[in-house]
Amino acid sequence: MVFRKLPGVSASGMGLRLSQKFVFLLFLSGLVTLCFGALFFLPDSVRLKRIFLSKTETQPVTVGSGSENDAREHLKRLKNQGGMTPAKGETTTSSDHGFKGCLLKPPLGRDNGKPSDPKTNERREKVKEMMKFAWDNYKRYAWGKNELRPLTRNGHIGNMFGGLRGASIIDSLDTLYIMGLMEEYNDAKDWVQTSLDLNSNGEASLFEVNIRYVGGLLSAYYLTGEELYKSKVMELGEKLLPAFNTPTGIPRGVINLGSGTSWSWGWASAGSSILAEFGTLHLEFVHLSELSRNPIYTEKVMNIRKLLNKIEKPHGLYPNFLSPVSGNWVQHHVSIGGLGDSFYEYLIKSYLMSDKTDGDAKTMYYGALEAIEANLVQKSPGGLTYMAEWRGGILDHKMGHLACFSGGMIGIGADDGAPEKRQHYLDLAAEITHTCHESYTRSATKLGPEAFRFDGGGEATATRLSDRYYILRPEVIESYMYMWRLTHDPKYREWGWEAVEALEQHCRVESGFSGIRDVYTMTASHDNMQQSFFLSETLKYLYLLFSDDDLLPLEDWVFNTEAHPLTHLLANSKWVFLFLL
Ligand code: DMJ
Repeated sequence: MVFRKLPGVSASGMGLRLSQKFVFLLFLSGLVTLCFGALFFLPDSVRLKRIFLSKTETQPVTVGSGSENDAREHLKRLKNQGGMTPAKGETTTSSDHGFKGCLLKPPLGRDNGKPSDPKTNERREKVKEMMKFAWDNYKRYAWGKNELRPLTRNGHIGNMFGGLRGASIIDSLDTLYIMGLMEEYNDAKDWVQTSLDLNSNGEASLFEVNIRYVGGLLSAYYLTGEELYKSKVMELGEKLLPAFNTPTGIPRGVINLGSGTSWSWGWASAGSSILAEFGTLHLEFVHLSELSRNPIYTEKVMNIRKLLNKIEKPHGLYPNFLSPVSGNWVQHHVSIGGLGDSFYEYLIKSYLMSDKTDGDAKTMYYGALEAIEANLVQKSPGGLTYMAEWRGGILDHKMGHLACFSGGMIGIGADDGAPEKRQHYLDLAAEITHTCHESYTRSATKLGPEAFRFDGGGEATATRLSDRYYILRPEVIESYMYMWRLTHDPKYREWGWEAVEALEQHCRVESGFSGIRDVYTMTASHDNMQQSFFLSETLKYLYLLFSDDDLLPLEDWVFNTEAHPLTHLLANSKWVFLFLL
């Protein structure tokens, strides 16, 4: 090698520089080796170790029904199909959006989450039987339609999905798969292959299409690695983008999937968009960017996030209606139930899904929770904790069934709150879940009403006739599931079982499951509708409640608001930075 003399540098000076460089490099490589070596002595739970050492070095894992593959293989397979960036610990080239998939454990656990306790297993089998019954009847009487009408034995199409069909099929894919109902799952998959037509031309709810179709297809893809789901979800994702073409980028509620024109719901005041709708896109849209390697989806939801972060909030609260034109609040109605609910859910889940790197989501979530506690959380004279609604400063002492998801939400966020608040959040989650359970036990059917009140003499009971119905909703059971995973208090499984018995007694009819019009009377009046979220959420959460925690472990998965599991993602750049420090 010839060293050319640099101007103004003597040969001995250059030699000194070179040896200094050499010593420095030697020191650096020694440091790097030391760092790597030290990783081996860290406990397996330490994140740095999981990231930098390969999966097999930390803990061997399996994927699927007793298969020999491990979680790393699972993600590798997805990656080879161009689906996801690889598991933690794999050498990668940097991706343009900076995320890595990070599955730590096999999705279906070591034995598909089968509990060792025979009584719990029997209960789990019962839930599986309910799913099969609901599915078989849908297949027999409503195949390809959106939902089953179990009394009239026909299909329901409705007007939420813009001409898209098969909502119950898309919503059921992951539930069938995790329950090991493979024949049924294969029928569902074949239908997606041959009959899911995305070239529809009707008016769709952006929110409903996103949580059910986009969420359902994404989770089917992550669980099975079937390319079919990926291509369908990519095609559908693109069709949703025109809804964001508004002066503020806040999407309108309704979109024509064919023409791309969008407009606001007629019932929403002054052409406003709804918090729970435009605030419930984040998880799916970040995944759409991940899969397509197109940042546009993430940009759209980050724009929503930024606007909400910046805008002035009354008492720190987020009202339910916002103008997509001016970007201002339209009315000061705040609710953790309908119209607001899943916006809060998606803040904490965005933070968890980002492997706890999405700092804005975290700050906004705990800020919102503080405001909710200061303004909405109430204690009834009988000692029940509940979330009231807020109308321009005046409290409405009513809690909707929808708001009962908040027990689980506050529970999963407890651990990342300020250290002095953690126990408090877990207690609050348990209290809310208890109140929601009370709303079930205080009815004749042991199923909860659509909304219950804490004024007019009653506690946790519906006072209006119009609030007495139960449409197979999941939120109360969803909170039981999370609280079970977080505390392992057996009462949550008992409460879940009470719900199973009530569903069997009052909602099971000859050809499926139906909602009921009045939870306070034993002579059932059925509403003739088997909602698709019954298969996607209610039965899935019950099944998980009676399974071991390693079935869809919470370290790896977040459930979207329709209970479709999505994998956590890792912002790798941050960790590389930490490592270099
Ligand atoms: C589901 O579609 C979702 O859970 C949504 O967030 C709220 N409503 C239904 C179930 O009640």
